[in-house]
Amino acid sequence: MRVVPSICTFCGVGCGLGLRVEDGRVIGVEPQPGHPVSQGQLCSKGWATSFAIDPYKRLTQPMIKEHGHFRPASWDEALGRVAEEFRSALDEQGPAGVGVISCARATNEDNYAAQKFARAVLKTHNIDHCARICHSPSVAGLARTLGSGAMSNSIADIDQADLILVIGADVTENHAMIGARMLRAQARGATLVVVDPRKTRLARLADIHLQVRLGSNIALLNGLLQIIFANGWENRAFIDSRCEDIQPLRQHLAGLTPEQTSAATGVTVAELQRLAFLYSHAKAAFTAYGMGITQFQSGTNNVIAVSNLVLVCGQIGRPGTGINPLRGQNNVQGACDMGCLPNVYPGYQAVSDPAVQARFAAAWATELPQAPGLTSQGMLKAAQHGDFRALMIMGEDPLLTDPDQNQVARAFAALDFLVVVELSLTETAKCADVLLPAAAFAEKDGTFTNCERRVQRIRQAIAAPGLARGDWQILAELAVRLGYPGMAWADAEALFAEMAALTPAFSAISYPALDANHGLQWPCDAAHPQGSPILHEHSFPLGRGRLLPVTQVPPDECPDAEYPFAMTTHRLHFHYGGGSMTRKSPLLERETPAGLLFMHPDDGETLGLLNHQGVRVSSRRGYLETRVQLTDDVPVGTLAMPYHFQEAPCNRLTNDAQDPISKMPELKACAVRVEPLPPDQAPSAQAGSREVDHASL
Ligand SMILES: Nc1nc2c(c(=O)[nH]1)N[C@H]1C(S)=C(S)[C@@H](COP(=O)(O)OP(=O)(O)OC[C@H]3O[C@@H](n4cnc5c(=O)[nH]c(N)nc54)[C@H](O)[C@@H]3O)O[C@H]1N2
Ligand SMILES: Nc1nc2c(c(=O)[nH]1)N[C@H]1C(S)=C(S)[C@@H](COP(=O)(O)OP(=O)(O)OC[C@H]3O[C@@H](n4cnc5c(=O)[nH]c(N)nc54)[C@H](O)[C@@H]3O)O[C@H]1N2
Ligand code: SF4
Ligand SMILES: [Mo]
Repeated sequence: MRVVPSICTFCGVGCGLGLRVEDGRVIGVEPQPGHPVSQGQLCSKGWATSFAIDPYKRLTQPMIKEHGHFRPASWDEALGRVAEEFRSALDEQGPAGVGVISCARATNEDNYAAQKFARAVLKTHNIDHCARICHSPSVAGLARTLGSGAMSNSIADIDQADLILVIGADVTENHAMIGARMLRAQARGATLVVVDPRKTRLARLADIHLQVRLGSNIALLNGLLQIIFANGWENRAFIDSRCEDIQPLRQHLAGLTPEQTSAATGVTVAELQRLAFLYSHAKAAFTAYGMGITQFQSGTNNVIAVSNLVLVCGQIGRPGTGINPLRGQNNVQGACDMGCLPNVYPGYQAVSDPAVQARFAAAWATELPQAPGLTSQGMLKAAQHGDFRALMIMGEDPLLTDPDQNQVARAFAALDFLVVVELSLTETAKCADVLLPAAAFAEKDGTFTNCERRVQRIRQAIAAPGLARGDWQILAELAVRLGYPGMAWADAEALFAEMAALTPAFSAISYPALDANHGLQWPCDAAHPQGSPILHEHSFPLGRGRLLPVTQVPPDECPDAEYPFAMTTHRLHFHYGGGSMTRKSPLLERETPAGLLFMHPDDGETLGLLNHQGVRVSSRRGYLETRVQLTDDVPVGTLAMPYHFQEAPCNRLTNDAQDPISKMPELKACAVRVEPLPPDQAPSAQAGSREVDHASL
C-alpha cells in the first residue's frame, strides 16, 4: 500500500489527507498529521472519499445522445461532435451565443484552462461558475469596501480570537474542521456568538445565539452599529487612520432606535446591547459569515453591512480578527482567482481594462473579446430567449443546485447543444447532448485553493477509470480542434507556471515552493515570498476602507395567505452539494433520510402533521413531495430544507429574484404552502417533476 498526500475534494476548509492506494484503487484515506488546517483530523465526508470517487457508477466513456438515449462513442467522435456544434453555434450566433460554466470542485489548472478556452478559443467572456450563487456578493461587496473579497485572516487566527462572531453559517456542519476549532477556542475562553434564524448545533453550543428573523441581516447589523455609535464604542483611532469619512454612515443610522431594530429582527434590546458591547470591546474579534448573508437579493449590501461593523470596530488587520467569508467548495476560491468570472481575467484583472486585455492577448498570441460576458444565470436566461445556443458545463449540477428548477429545465431544452463534463450521471448530465467522462481529484495533478487563500498540491494517485480524462486535457484537445494550439501544456506544472506568470498575486508560487510548505497563501510575490496569512495589516487594496450606508430590504417573496410559510434552504453535515459524490457512500447515506422539510412542532400541530408524515410543498414555481421533520431548530412560521436530494429538490421551489449588483439569486428565502399527504401515503420523488422530463431534452 502507498499513501499519496492530497487535499480533500469536498469543502473549502482544505484538509490535508493521504490517499491509501492498493492495486490501483483508493481503498481509504488517512489524515495528514502535521497539516496546519486539519491538524490530523478529517470530517465524515473526508473519510468517505474512496466511495465518492470509486469507479462504481462513474462515467468511464464519452457518450452521445441519439433519439433520447445515450450511446457510447470514442473520444475522437465525441470531441469532433462538440467542436462541430460549437463551430456552428459560433457561425449562427457569434461568440455571444456560446459559453462555459466551469467547476469549483476541479483544480486551478482546470479552471485556468476553462476561462482560457472561453476567451481565447470561443472569443467570449461568457464564463462563470457556482461562486455566482455562493460568494459573488462577497467578491462584489468587499471589492467596494476594502478592495479584496477573500478571507482576510487565516483559519489558525481563530486560536487567537477572544470573540468569534458567526453570521449565517452552519460551521460545524459545513466547515467541520473550522467549527471544531471555534469550539476549542470557546473552551479556552473565547466568547462564541452565532446569528442564525435556526438553532444550529453551533448556535446551541454558543454563548450567545441571536435567533434573527429570516432576511433581516441589515436591520440587525445597522442596529448594532447604531448602539455602538450612540455609546461612543467605535474604534476612533482605527477609523481615523484607516477609513474614509464616517459621517454619512453615522447620519444614516442617527434616527434609528434599538427598539426599532428589535422589532425588525426579533432580537431583544438587551441581546443587541450585549453583543454591541462585547464585539466593540473585544481585543480580537474573528468575524465569519456564510450563505445566510450572501444568498439574498440584498446579498452585496448584506456583506457591506458586515464590513461596516468590522471596520467601525477596527476588528481587522491584526491576528485573531478579520472579515472572513467562509468560501464553500474545495476550490471555489481558486476558480474565482483563475478568472472563471465574466468580468475578470486571472487575478481579478478587469476585462474592461485595455492594458490587461493587451497583456493577455500577447501572452496567449490571439485576439481577445471586449464585450463583458454573461453570468451562468444570464446564459440560461439568454437561452430561453433564443440568443444563446451552445453551453459546456464542466462539473456542476445546475438542474439541482440553481434556483427554480423548472426554469433551468426550460433553458436546457431551449439550447441547441449542451455538453457536460462530469464524474457521474448527474441530473444535469442526463440532459446533455454529449457527455464527457472526467478524472476525479485523485486521478490528476494540480492545485486547490482553500478558503484562507492557501494554494495546495493534489497529486495523481491512481489512473482515471476507463477512458476518463482530466478536464484541462479535454479542453486542450478541443482547442486544437477549434483551431487554437496555445493550450498544449506538457503537464499541470507547465500550465500552472503560465498562470503564475500572468497573475501578480501568484508570481512567487511554483510547485516546488508549494511542496516545500503546506501550500502557500496568496498574495505570494517578491514582497511576500512566504505568502500572506493576514491581509490588510497596514492598508487596504483600496487604500482607506469605505463605510457605505446600506438599508434593510425584505426578501422578494414574503409569506401571504396563499403561501403562508417562509422557507429557507441549507446543508446537512453528511451530504454535499447535489449529492453526486456523498450519496455513493453507504456510511453517509444511512445517516439521513432523503429529502426532509424541517418544521416547528407548533406548525406541525396546526397542520395536523405527525413526525415524518409525507407532505406536498408548493411555491409559485413548482411543487414536490417529501417528509416533515418536526423540530424546534426552526422558528414557528419558518421552514428549512436541505438542497442535496434529487428526490425532493428544494430548488424546484426557490426564487430566482436576483441581487442587482452580484446577480446572486435569493436561495435563502421564498414563500411556500404545505399540505399533508394521507398518513399512509409515501412521498413520491416524481411528484411535481413533469417539466423535468429528460427524454424530451
Ligand atoms: N456538509 C456539507 N458541507 C458543505 C457543503 C455541503 O453541501 N455539505 N457545501 C459547501 C459550500 S458550496 C458552501 S457555499 C458552504 C456553505 O456553508 P454555510 O454558509 O454554512 O451554508 P448554509 O447551510 O446553506 O447556510 C448557512 C446558514 O444560514 C442561515 N440563514 C438563513 N437565512 C439567514 C438570515 O437571514 N440571516 C442569517 N444570519 N442566517 C441565515 C441558515 O439557517 C444556515 O444555518 O458549505 C460548504 N460545505
Ligand atoms: N437552494 C439552495 N441551492 C443552492 C445552495 C443553497 O444553499 N440553497 N447553495 C449554492 C451553492 S453555495 C453552491 S456552491 C452550489 C453548488 O452547486 P454545484 O457546483 O452544482 O454542486 P456540486 O454537487 O458540488 O456539483 C459539482 C459537480 O462537480 C463534479 N466534479 C467533482 N470534481 C470534478 C472534477 O474534477 N471535474 C469535473 N468535470 N467535475 C467534477 C461532481 O461530480 C458534482 O456533480 O449550489 C447552490 N445551490
Ligand atoms: S472539513 Fe471539509 S475539507 Fe475537511 S474533511 Fe471535511 S469536507 Fe473535507
Ligand atoms: Mo457554495
